[in-house]
Amino acid sequence: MATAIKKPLTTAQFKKKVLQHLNFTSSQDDLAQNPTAVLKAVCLTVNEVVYEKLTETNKYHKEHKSRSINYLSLEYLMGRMLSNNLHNLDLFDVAQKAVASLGFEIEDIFEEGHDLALGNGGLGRLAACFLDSLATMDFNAVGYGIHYEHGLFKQQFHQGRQIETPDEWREYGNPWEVCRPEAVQYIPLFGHVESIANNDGSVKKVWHSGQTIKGVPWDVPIVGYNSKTVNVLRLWESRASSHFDWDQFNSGAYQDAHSAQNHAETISKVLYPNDETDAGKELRFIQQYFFCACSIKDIIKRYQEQFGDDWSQFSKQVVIQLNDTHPTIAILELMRTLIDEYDFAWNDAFAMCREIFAYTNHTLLPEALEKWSVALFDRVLPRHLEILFSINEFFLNEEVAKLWPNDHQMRGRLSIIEEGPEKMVRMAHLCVVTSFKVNGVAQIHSDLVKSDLFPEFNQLYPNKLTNVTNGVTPRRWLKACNPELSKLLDSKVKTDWAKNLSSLSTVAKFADDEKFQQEFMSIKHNNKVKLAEEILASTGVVVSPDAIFDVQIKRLHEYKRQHLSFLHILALYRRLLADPDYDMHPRVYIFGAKAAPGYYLAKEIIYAINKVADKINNDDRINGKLKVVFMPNYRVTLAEKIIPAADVSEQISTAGKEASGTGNMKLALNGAVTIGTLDGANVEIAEEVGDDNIFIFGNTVDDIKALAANGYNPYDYYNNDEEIKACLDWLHTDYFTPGKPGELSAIAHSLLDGGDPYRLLADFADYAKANTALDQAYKDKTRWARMAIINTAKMGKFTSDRSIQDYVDNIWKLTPMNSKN
Ligand code: T68
Repeated sequence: MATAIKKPLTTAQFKKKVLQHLNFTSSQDDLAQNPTAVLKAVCLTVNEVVYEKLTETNKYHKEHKSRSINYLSLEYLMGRMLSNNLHNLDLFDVAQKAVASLGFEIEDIFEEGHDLALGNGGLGRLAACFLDSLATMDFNAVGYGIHYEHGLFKQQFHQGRQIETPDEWREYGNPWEVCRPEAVQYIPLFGHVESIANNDGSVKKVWHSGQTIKGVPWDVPIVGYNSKTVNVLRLWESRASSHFDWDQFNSGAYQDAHSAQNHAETISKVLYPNDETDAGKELRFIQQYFFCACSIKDIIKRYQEQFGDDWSQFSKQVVIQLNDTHPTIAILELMRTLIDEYDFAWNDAFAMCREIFAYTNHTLLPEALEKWSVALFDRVLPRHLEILFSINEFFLNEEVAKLWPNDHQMRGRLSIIEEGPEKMVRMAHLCVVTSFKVNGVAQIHSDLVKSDLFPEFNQLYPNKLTNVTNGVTPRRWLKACNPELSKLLDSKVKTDWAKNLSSLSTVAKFADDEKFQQEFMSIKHNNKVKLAEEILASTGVVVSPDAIFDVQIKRLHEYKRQHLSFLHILALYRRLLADPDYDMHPRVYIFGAKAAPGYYLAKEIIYAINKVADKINNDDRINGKLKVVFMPNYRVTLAEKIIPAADVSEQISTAGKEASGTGNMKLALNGAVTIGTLDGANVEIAEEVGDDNIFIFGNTVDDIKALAANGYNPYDYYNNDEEIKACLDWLHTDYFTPGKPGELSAIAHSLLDGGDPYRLLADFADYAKANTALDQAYKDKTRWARMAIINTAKMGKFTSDRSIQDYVDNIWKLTPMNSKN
């Protein structure tokens, strides 16, 4: 383990540099007016330290010829960078004091920063946590992605409905990125393939592209925590390969002169706001190819700078992790490059790819498994399609046919090409065939990948399918976001828990210590007071920090079942109306979620929650026992405020649907108690904290399968459960939408005539029961404090450092900087 790194600057030095930047970089004389300028000056000061470390890191890896992990992801949900970078460099207190002496609170300076919201949800945030761990653990890693001009949309509510507006995260520049013109790449696309006969009778394929796009890299430094390393996240921006047409412009055709530029720049214009499903077909496809091609060229360039034309070390130096199937085209691009540009024999190129690529699966939902039409492939990437066909031919004839001779059904099922009215490319099949490892993201999910999603592949390639349970970085998700709790933990844990999260388990011995319980719960209370202020500011709703803060924060999706919680809120409200003395501790339900703009029912659920919230929050009859708030614009920065204040963590997806979840880990780490199904990482959280410290309810994966096998009928629950019936019927009235009956009917329809695809009604009664048990537990202050403490203490497994170590040991086989071995 590396020893502590020396503080890079004193407070006086830090302050001097900030003032210099204010003077010489921004020309600011009126500080009081300009916290934005202070933010910029602080970032530039931090960057001086960061870039020096980046240079050292690069030098080390060049000298030592370290093997690198190249993480390819279409999404990175980085959030704000300053607080995290200060903590990781051990400059937080220095910056805090320096900024205070200039008359500012450091927290107010943070508030000036923009989130880097280049992702949709869990998958993008996981990538960000992994980058943090890779740098912290001193591994040689590069993240590759797209430099979207607009990240995930901003969400507002207008009369309860979601309104999307564009995210302008770098309208006035981003202090954390640096452009690298020396590493620009040119990317061909469209066109046709020519076959040229060689003298020896073989055929050489030449791709004549129809267009070339320029890829401009922007590097965001990734600072390790108390480590020597600064890695980079390299994000590609698309530009036209030639400058705009000067002659055309001078002749007055202003629009035409820009048209090629506009077209090229469209590629990196927006992040697709789809969680789980795909739309905007051709552009998204080109985005995927563009960033894969830029990244593969860059990886080869970095290799050749060290090894020249000697390819013998390539697969020893390079491993590429595909974050879901979105970067699959990288496989075809590397094949194409090796064969067409470096004259590799097909077999050698394929063998090389099979040593280099590994793939992470993040979903079992059939609608989320990516497929692209063969026709689209052919139009945009004709040469890549030929290579894809050749891989499929090899796979079917040499591998499938050997294990299942003459089995045409099996061929059809496993083929990379799906036959049908429109031929489609199954991207996951290409990944499984070509990768040397395929992992799911929690044990139960990985088991289902083996048993239900890819059972034949598991037979064909034993040992290829494996598990790496997700994790989260404790630097951002405890140290930076929950400073008071961090301090308390520091006082009890001897080692640096932020780098060795399992050491938190020592805190378990204080779980019954009255004084420690008081300290722990008073920190929770303070965090709740702060969140209550934020809730008031953003929603106008007054909530009491003495109530249970019950949190459900994640993308809005039917499988995540925000509407299960919603239905239960309706039930509680009904019980309170029927009996104002109904015995329950006051509860505040806090939602945060964005819905994909085209996802009708998800948006209806947001609307319904907001409408019911309006009614409940203003109903004097229930004495403030129930409050519901939907906090707008859920994002990393908001999560950092909500999570430290949560008492209850809602993780209530239909069993078998949530691959892992990572919010569940962050909330438990901060002392929230989970109410959840046996799904995703909840299963492993339950194992760690023990049955007494979690509320598990509902049908298991096997139960859910049995429900379908027995012919699921939601009306059975509707007709037999008076509460379910009353709540669903309520939605057809105008009780929550005065003068507009039926405005909330869509949810009831989907649960009844729509067949209740996510089995919400089958879990309702047990969920309600678990909630009653939870309510009882909360009323017992000592018991609850104990549960909360145990949750924090037992989260050691869920640090992303452990996930990365699992990847390193079982998949990537890397050695860290300065390692003795
Ligand atoms: C999430 N997936 C899983 N997908 O749902 C979650 N999809 O269980 C898991 O914890 C997390 O990945 C990390 O493994 C996503 O977030 C997407 O965001 C996505 C984006 C585009 C297309 C499809």
